[in-house]
Amino acid sequence: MKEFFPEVKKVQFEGAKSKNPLAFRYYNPDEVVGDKTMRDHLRFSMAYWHTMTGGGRDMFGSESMVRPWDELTDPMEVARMRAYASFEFMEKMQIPYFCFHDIDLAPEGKTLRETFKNVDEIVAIIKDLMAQTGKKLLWGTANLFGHPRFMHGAATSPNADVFAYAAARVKRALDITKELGGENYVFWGGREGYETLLNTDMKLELDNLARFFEMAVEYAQEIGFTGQFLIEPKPKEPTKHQYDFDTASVLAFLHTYGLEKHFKMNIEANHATLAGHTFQHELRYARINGVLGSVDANQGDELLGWDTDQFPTNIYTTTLAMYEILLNGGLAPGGLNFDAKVRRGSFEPVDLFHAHISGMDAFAYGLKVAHRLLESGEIENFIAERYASYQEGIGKQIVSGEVGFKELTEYVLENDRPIALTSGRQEMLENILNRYILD
Ligand code: XUL
Ligand code: CO
Repeated sequence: MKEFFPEVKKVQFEGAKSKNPLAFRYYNPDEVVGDKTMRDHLRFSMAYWHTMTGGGRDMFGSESMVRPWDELTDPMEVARMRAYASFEFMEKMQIPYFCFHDIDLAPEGKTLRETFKNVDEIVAIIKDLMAQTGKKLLWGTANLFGHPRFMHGAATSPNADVFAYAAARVKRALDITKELGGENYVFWGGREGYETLLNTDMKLELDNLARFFEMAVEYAQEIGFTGQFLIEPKPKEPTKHQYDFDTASVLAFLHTYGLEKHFKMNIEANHATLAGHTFQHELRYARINGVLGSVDANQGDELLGWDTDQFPTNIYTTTLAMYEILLNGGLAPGGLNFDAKVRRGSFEPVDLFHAHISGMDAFAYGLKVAHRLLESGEIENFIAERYASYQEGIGKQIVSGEVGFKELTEYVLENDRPIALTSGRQEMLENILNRYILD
């Protein structure tokens, strides 16, 4: 078979002393950390849209990427080449999973029937390649935001024909995800939100979004798709206000409509920061509510206020992310999907390798640090001690529900003395974290 990336051989683990930029220094797939291999902890995934179809277009300029299919003019021929190239890429990168939107795989046709036909042809190629290589589908999804028909939303469009069209696309994307053994199915509400309330019936839009999710759950049951449904929160971009703002908003929505049993979250780092949260906050919020399903691994830029989708290189952040993921007992059937793109100026194919290596090493390093930190118990013991007053006496009675305002008032009146508070020791804890990261 034609080789698409001849400049790179299979990327191998060479250890921390290696200066080879095309080697892993920390990601050693077979190395056991705690109870699992790194491969099983991290469950890395390639995002088809950024790595295979992303061309580097931005608001100010056209596509800049140099890719092996540049000479081709037939869009279906390009789609076929991308399918083969993606498996070569995953093989060389030792990435076990991938994710895609339906129309990442093949161009949209003039009609829905033609779109289905185009996508089906590439799905058949991908199915063969999966069987040959053992690569697996982490999740599938449908792109319900790119085409102009979705300018006012998909399930939340004011136009019922758009709702119907979106349903048809998700139905087919679910069929495909099931056919390829996908372990999850993601809903990112691309344009499910609004630009101005002056033209928006928010109540009807939210009711319709819930109806859409109900239909998806029903259809999945009908075809026997047992993968996990995931919602990916994002506060804004492309719309000014997205309904799936953050984990807390999505949870409230799911509870309002009685859908909470069927969905978990796909937490994306850059979406968390756009919402004014840290990545760790969103992971923690999802984890303690039992809905941490999967992760879109990337990072934003501190100086830019939009979704820059950069490869995650910040070890401080990956450490705290892996800390939450370990406390969650892992991510399976979710994983770490690199929803990240190389910068427009990193236009050569080899940059795709450098980018994934940097992300995989950053998470592998974070995993090792987080594991050691949890093993030591230094942070968890500090936290347990900080809340020790709830383990006995009046605190225990508060937690068990034995007392109310009257009993608590009596308690205070009887024990009226200055309350002994303890320091939160934030700086000490930050220094402990640095010790684990650096040692
Ligand atoms: C957009 C985004 C999407 C979803 C899948 O910000 O993150 O790529 O992950 O639709
Ligand atoms: Co994403």
